[in-house]
Amino acid sequence: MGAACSRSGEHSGTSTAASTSRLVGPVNGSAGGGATTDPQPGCATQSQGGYTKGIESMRAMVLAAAVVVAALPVVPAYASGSGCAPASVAVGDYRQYEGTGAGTTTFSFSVSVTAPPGCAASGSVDYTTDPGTATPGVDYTPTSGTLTWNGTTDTKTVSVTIARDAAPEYEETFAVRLHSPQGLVIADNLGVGQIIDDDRPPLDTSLDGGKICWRSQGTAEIGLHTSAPARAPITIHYRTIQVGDGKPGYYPVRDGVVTIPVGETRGVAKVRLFTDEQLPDEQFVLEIFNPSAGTIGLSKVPVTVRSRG
Ligand SMILES: [Ca+2]
Ligand SMILES: [Ca+2]
Repeated sequence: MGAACSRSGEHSGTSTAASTSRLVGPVNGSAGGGATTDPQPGCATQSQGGYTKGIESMRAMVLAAAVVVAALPVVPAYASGSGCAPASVAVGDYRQYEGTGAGTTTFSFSVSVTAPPGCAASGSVDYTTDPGTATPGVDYTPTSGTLTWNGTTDTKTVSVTIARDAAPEYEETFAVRLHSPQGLVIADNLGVGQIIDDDRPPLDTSLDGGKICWRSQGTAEIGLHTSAPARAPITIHYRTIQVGDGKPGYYPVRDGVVTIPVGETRGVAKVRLFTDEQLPDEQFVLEIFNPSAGTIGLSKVPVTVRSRG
């Protein structure tokens, strides 16, 4: 039940995009509107002579006020497109296990833009990594760059490489910081990266044990469990290993992924079976590998498939 066969756990950082780009809207309308206001008492209702002059001076005043208002906005230039205020940009936090064993772990920070209705983002923002308790060059690889939107609103990703290790440590932090916006307004400039240690105490994932399944069920479900509740999504890969030479009566899996959600300790690896009950009983081995956190305990179990109960 609740088998978490899904794509690798991607912590979607809380979107903190706030609509802080509340600037005075496009200044227009009011100047022309001045000409449609009721004429002052005693003035001719037809636009003649002195009335026209009065209107002109009013218009000049309104225009002058408009120029002052137009000079006030604290936001940069308008995004491309008429009448669109700049989009805001925000970076989310990211929390993930450090990982153990060979290779590295990628932290993916989402950078989202929020544009006014009917508008898009046109501009750029620079990013850089800032150390916290994590040490640049040791715990993570410093990075920096520029993100650019050309009339779009897609969410972009800043990837930071984390060094895996097997050393018991305290949790460590660093940040991805946005700066130097061009044509955008920064709503949240700091994405905090929290590196969760998986070595103190060691986190380990094991298969539950051998299993007997029936073809009529259509799917073999093999449970696995972690030694502690997941503090960030944990992904574990799995595959089937054929036993014997016959044509398998199941759909071989080369690289499946089980995700254990935050707070959980269990997941299920699924293998689809041929439902033809004329097939003979058979066996395959299920193996788990490449966990996103900690180590693997019991990595292989036999799965027996029976055609009749
Ligand atoms: Ca580790
Ligand atoms: Ca560690």
